[in-house]
Amino acid sequence: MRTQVGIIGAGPAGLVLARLLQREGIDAVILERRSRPYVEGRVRAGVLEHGTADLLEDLGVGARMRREGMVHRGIELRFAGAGHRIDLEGLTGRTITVYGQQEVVKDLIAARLADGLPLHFEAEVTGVDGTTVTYKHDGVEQRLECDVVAGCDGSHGVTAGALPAGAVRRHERVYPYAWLGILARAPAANEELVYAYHERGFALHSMRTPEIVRLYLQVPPGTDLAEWPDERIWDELRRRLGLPLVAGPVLERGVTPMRSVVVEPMRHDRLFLAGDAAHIVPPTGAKGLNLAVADVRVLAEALTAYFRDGDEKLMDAYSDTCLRRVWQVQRFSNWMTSMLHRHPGDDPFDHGLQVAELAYVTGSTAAATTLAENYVGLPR
Ligand code: FAS
Ligand code: PHB
Repeated sequence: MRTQVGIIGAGPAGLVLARLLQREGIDAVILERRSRPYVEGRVRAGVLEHGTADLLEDLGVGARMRREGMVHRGIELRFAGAGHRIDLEGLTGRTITVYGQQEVVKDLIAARLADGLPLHFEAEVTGVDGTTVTYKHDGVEQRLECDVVAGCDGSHGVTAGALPAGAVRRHERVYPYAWLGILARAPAANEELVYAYHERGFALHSMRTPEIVRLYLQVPPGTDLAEWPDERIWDELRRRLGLPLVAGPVLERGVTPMRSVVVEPMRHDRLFLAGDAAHIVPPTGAKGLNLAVADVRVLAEALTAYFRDGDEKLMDAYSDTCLRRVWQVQRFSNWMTSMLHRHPGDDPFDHGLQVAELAYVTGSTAAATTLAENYVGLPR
């Protein structure tokens, strides 16, 4: 097979990139290791920045999101037994949309297949050599010849490893805690998201619909889910969130490690990394999916200039352009994470600083605006 752009991975990065390129008449082939049900069933992010939601609508894949997604105009920070609302819309004029990542992925996959465009599931890429992609499909090794390769294969992909070792710098920060997350059929206990700082640890109240809640607890890294029966999870969530949560059937549960990763540069020759393949952020800032989308918007503009006019200036600037936003998002995500989590071995002074930070952020319009403008998404 041959194509202009070989896209590895059918997550938000790969699927949005393909949709952006399709709009410019640029051919692409998406190779996805997993099956369609697997990809569409993965429970991950839940918050779309203002710009992400607008882009999905602009790409013609936002109708269900606008129907079923929930526009939120604020979030709440809880600490010292009280809730403090951050008025996102009042402070920035922008909002967020709560709509599960798996729903975004379903909408993008449906649109691509409806347009009859190449998206191959259970096609595992085993190697990238220049612009030749080798993959296995139906047990047969196959090759895709490309003009350009987009590594959208996430944090466990192969493309980051295809960059020459001497040409890459990998920065990593591992946080001393993880998130135990559940998806449950239970009524939301608050209309908006609640981030709670508590002496027993962080907790987050989010949702997918008014009847489906998405809840998280800070736990030690490597926590065994067997130690957390449902009753213990619900009790701990009530204690930390201070909300009258009504328990319900748990539909999905998992423990997600907390880390930050940045791979620099995000490009080598005709291979471009985007999304989690190039960077990981702790989910406290609700940025992972949105940063992936931000990368591919830059990449699509660069590839359009290249294929349309042979102009490589935007391609040459791709990595630096993306990394400016990547580091801003790393800063915000690290700040939110450090402010809201109890750190092993912390002392009363650390605790005092965190409570002071939370009081300042919720008490000062200037400070609350810095949180709000990052949370709804910094301007491009
Ligand atoms: P993705 O990982 O979504 O997609 C990469 C795709 O490439 C996958 O479908 C994978 O199967 C495929 N692939 C990998 N190797 C391949 C190969 N060799 N050949 C072919 N295909 C290959 N972000 C938030 O904002 N909030 C959250 O609450 C949140 N929770 C998360 C929970 C978990 C368990 C994880 C892992 C991530 C979470 N994230 C969260 C981050 C997440 O949403 C990512 O930022 C987002 O999926 C990034 O999208 P992609 O870059 O497309 O990567
Ligand atoms: C979610 O709804 O999954 C979610 C919301 C906010 C976050 C992280 C995850 O910061």
